[in-house]
Amino acid sequence: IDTKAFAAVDLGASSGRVMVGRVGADRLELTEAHRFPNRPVRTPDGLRWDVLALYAGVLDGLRAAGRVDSVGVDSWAVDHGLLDADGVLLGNPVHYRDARTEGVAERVWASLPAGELYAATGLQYAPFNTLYQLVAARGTAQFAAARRLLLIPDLLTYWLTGEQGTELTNASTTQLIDPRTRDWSREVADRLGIDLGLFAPLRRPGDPAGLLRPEVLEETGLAGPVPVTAVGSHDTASAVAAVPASGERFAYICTGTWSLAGLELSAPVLTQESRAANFTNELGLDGTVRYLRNIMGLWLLQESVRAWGDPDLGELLLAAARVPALRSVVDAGDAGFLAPGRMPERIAEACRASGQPVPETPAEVTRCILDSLALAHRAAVGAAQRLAGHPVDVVHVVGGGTRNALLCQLTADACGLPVVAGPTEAAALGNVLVQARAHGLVGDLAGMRRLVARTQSLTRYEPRGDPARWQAAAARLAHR
Ligand code: LFR
Repeated sequence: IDTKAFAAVDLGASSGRVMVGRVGADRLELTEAHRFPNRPVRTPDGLRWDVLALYAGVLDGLRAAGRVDSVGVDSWAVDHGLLDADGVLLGNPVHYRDARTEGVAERVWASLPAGELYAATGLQYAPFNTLYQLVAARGTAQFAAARRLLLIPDLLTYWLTGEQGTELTNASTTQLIDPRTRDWSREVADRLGIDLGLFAPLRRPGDPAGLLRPEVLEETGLAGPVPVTAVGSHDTASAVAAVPASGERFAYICTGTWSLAGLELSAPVLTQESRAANFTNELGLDGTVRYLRNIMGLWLLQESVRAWGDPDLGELLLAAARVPALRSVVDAGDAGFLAPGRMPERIAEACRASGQPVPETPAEVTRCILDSLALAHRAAVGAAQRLAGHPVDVVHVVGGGTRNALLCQLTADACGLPVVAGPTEAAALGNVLVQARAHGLVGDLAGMRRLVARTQSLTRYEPRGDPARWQAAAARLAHR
């Protein structure tokens, strides 16, 4: 039977990879062609992405991938490059953890109140939403010269093909999309004086996005024509597409630098209660809504490990498993943890401020982080069900955190629900599956998920212990 190969370019905040997915009737195999670091750079102007190094990594990856039937690109959300009137990139894209958006939201809300903004876009407050970044950029020489804005996956796609577009799932993270119409919100743009002409036309997952340019074929040694296919270019959209769930009664947690915890819905939840709970309505595949909350995620651990000089992670997790549970917890949703640097100290300070024992050793800090993440997972999964009126029986954990057995078990314990962990490379798999579908190989979203469930290795964690302990820990945080 017919098998095709698809290259998935998947860029995360700390590394990028080019994966090759081979797809057939009952086949879905993913191999890594190339992995490269993504190292943000602090220049005198602030924190920047080294997007040329990323593009070079993509080209190396395509060369290593060999013959493929199509290429798709996904990455983290909200960030973008600005192009001048000739289509030339103006400077290095600004990192979403850069401080330029501090205090900007308050300015935006003065002309468009937060409640109205939520009702129009359904997007949770995060200081880095593209909207706030654009308002922060206003008045700079660079922004004055900008004629086009391309989100990171769209920028790389443009360099690969010469064609410009704005992929919808990622566009929904700009805070300029109405999740009901799944189109630009002219009202929001007009009231904030944002020119929607900056954006290239919308395209949807599965749409053609051009052919690799002759120079790219030459550099990668590939024989053309090689089409590029739009995928769920927001990595979280691709990851959710590859959640191996059956039916609708499931929650998901996409784990990595972030934990994105929530539900897949058929319509957005735009109530003020939902806004107060800081849930977002991002767009998913096939008319779905990703109703979820951003939780700081393994960033807390990555930054701590960096501060400790990169000790062995396996040993650290074993030691953390022996530390008594729930001694102290921090609010893993707190935007105070967004910026890089001094993470163990900042966690200790948060424990002290809430009158809890202060974790001292790396094992204690690690335990505090994992307990806190599990607690935040519990809160998000619980609140999402309540706010959306959508009960679940199982929590699917996908992404890098599936390798962390302690985190998966603690999440099951905290939620009081079974956790099914896997696949680890969910974003790359979702990327591959959307390309495969565009090339006639797989069926609808449910069919894609069945294929993932049949072919990928998954681990089940049953909830243990008394969930009331987690309730009590949550209360300690709430009462500070
Ligand atoms: C995860 C992710 C999140 C988004 C954050 C910043 O990689 O895409 O969904 O909120 O990065 O872009």
